[in-house]
Amino acid sequence: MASSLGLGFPEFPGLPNFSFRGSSSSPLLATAALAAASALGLSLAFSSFTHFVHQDNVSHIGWASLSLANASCSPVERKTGEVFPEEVDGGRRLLGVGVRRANVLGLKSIDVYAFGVYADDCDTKKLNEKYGATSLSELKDKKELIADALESDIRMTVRLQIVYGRLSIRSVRNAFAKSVGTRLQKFSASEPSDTDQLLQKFVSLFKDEQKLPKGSVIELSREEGYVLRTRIDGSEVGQIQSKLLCKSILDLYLGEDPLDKSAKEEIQLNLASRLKTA
Ligand code: DAO
Ligand code: DAO
Repeated sequence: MASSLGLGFPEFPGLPNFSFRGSSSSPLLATAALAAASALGLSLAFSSFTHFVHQDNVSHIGWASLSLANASCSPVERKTGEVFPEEVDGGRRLLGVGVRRANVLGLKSIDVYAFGVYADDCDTKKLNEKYGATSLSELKDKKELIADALESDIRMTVRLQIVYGRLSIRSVRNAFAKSVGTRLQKFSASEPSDTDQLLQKFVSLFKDEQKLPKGSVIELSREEGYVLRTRIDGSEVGQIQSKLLCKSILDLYLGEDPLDKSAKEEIQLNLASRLKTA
């Protein structure tokens, strides 16, 4: 069966940015895979776009992990080793993964969480009408595609998997006020006081006693009608209906100044290739 992620040959014209877990780490395998790909005349131009690999038997890296023929393999974010489900929330498939880093006291940079961005397959088809005739190479860099994804009523989920062991709710609130606050401001034509209110509404969902140990999973999802739904370890903590808030949160991962640039490129390429194969 062909790739369900749009990563596989022949739909995906590139190669994952390989890295392997544990003893499977082998530059030799990667080299072999690259050689195999170039022997087949595949373009390597996109090789940096895909940085999730599949937790699977690496012995068939040449084909199986590219084509995802084996349904049991799970995508892995290669910098943190975090494993992500291929699909969440019934029909939302993974578009890309990345890492959120943060500076501590301006000194060292830490990995705070790994994330995966998912979009509903049926909903992304809404973009087909507009982009059906546009080539993949044009779509993968087209700003308008991302702008449409941010604006449209497409069900999406961002899954955050905490990897930093000492995250306090206070630092989450501070980081959030900065990262999401500036975006609310940027996308809003209204007064700062209105966006402050929205930010407060969201932040008030997080109780002081909430713990976020390493391994916690936060799901931020845009539901039908621009409802932002937040879950922590599977339990819902709240829903807020706001197109602006949904857009500002998704913009962290897909927008012009993304938290992880290569993740954004991967997400866009996979979104584009999904439109081509729909
Ligand atoms: O220990 O003070 C510290 C550094 C923590 C940095 C926190 C950045 C928070 C990023 C947002 C996390 C959202 C779940
Ligand atoms: O990485 O800057 C960032 C912001 C990420 C969004 C974080 C949302 C956190 C919501 C969960 C808090 C639970 C107490």
